[in-house]
Amino acid sequence: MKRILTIQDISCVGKCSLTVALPIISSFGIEAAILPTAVLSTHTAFGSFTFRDLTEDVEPICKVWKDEGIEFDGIYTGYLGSKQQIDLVLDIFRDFGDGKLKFVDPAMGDNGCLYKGFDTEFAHEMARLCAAADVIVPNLTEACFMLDKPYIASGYSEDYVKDILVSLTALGCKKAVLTGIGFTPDKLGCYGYDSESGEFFFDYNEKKPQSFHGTGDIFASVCFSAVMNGKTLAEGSAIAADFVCDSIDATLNDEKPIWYGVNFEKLLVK
Ligand code: PXL
Repeated sequence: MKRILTIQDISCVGKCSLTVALPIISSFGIEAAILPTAVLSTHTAFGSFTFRDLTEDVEPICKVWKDEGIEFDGIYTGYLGSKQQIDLVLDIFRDFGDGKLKFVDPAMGDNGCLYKGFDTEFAHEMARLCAAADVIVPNLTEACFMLDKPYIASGYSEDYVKDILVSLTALGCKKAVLTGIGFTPDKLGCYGYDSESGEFFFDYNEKKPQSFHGTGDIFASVCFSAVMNGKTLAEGSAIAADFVCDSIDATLNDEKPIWYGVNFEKLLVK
């Protein structure tokens, strides 16, 4: 059985980061070890939230793992809170990630804006982490902030997307998938690039009437798990995009839909 390590925060309520990654990765038959980087009452889109930083626990935890000879088959990172945490994750890549899949979701913004608490400097630090990864899955906002390129909300060309993908892999990672890409108002998908083969791929679905928080985390968790289980990145991206769409449908069909996340749990019921 495979064991992976996922590094991101725990937002106690909010259906994102670890509360999404854990059940999804487990549902793929993969053991999910976690390194929580912070504990929040709720994710940062709520009106107020508590934030307990766990940065100082990271090194002692990793030391125990080293002493115990614990190894991981892959490492997947999501939302991180500071430059210091990015440096620590780079150490973890060095100590535990050699020859293993290193998958980075640089979760830090959407719709042309960074989430509360992040600035351009942080986006550049995140680009350093992406450089050390094998696969990265930013949305267009995150990619533009990391590359200092203009964010275009809609009506962009395929060349614009391909240029961003090539620039992302030029940072140092081998493969990149851009999420939330649409060339027409009724479709939305993910556009990927493998810098080793030089191949691009694009997969899309009908655009949903509403967008929801946490869907990037769901996409990354499913895509990472599928790739860990032997799917290609193009296959994993398509599986993840379908999973996100079905989760949104499950939310919109709910009698009392919540605003802060999607009902992905409905898809895990056997
Ligand atoms: O979904 C990404 C995410 C993860 N963790 C925290 C967040 C967000 C997005 O806002 O606030 C704490």
